[in-house]
Amino acid sequence: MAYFPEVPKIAYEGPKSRNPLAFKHYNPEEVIEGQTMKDLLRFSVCYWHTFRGTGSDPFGSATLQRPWDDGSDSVANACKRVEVAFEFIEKLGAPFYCFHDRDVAPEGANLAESNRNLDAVAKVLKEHQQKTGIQLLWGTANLFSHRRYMHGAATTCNADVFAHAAAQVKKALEVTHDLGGVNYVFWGGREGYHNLYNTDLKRELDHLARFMHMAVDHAKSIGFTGQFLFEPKPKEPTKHQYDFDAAACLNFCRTYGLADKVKLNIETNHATLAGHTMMHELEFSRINGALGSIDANTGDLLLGWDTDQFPTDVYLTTQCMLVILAQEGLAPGGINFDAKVRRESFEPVDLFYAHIGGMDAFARGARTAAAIRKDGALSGFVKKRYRSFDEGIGAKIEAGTVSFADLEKYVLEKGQLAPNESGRQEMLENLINDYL
Ligand code: XLS
Ligand code: NI
Ligand code: NI
Repeated sequence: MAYFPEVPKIAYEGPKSRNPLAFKHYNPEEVIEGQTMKDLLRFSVCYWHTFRGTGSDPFGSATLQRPWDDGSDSVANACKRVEVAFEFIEKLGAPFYCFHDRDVAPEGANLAESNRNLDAVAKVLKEHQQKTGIQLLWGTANLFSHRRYMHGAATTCNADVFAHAAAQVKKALEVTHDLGGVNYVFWGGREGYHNLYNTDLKRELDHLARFMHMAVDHAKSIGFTGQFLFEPKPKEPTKHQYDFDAAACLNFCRTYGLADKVKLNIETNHATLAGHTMMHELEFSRINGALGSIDANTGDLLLGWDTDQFPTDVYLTTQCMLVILAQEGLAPGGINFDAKVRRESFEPVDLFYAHIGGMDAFARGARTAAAIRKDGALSGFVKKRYRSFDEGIGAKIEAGTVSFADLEKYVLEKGQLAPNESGRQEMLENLINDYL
């Protein structure tokens, strides 16, 4: 059964092609810094936006009516959706996908029924993975949609709800493991607060840490060796999310002894909602040895919420790839399109245009970043900029062998300081344009 009869397998046709259903830049076998684009970029399709997105927004109902969907929340409908998903991912040529437990299978009347539903759909997912070779980049649990999670999941004030969330993650981990998932993601859906008048901040943070430790322990007990990822997001749905940004997440992990167990999954639109650039969040994670994976998307400059649009800006992807190449890729993480088509783009073929654009933008970013790195155009400038710390007094400061008193003596003896040099910001911005 073909659900996208008008779409062939998407091929690389090169930059001169004007075929909207072809890659102009993503050439899976092309080698960049010793890795094929396929292995370097590790593209992943997300199940929630791509196969469960409805196009509804706070002002209007669903617009994305899919011909294959019977509108029910049945297991049969969920299993049919798996066929659609794998036809899509296979035609696109993405090697990975990601899901939340409740994207792939319907929530039941109780935990036992929900688990049975998930098992039934996971069986079909596994068959399709085996048939197509498509792999699971990561699994996660939806701990935010159901009304029981109104006060949060791991940070709820209701211990029974905490227990339910734990049971749900236990199951999601087991299914992720069974499907050969290479990562598991925590995104704290409703882990945050709207008002400190009703919130025990200390207890909620302690509980979140306890929850994550229990997840790590359970993973160990079932032999899951995948990487755990914590996804920062500053606001939405709560006013303050505990996983605000990379710095807050790392501080939390260090405080609670999780730093060696968990890395970060950095999302562009979340970075910008936190008032950072994506490049900042990536670089901050990288220098702390915590850059695990990315959720590729983009926000809208004029809208203040998480619009999760597909990334098409090649400055953005070049900046991402400069950081990703600096650590030789993301494996076992990858580039997951946590992005949704606009509610006006309601035809199934729009899903292809969206993903092709995102993959091409990252491929261009990869090529551009590799060229900049090859010439040492930026790294050479940065190295030279800090050269006063390579020898003399600077080297002593870095080595920790001088005190304030020594530095005072140094300045008094020297009298005249070395002059400052230009930071050349505009020249370097022009330099990026030279490579695009
Ligand atoms: C929502 C998050 C979510 C996570 C997975 O804003 O980005 O989609 O990636 O729970
Ligand atoms: Ni995300
Ligand atoms: Ni988002």
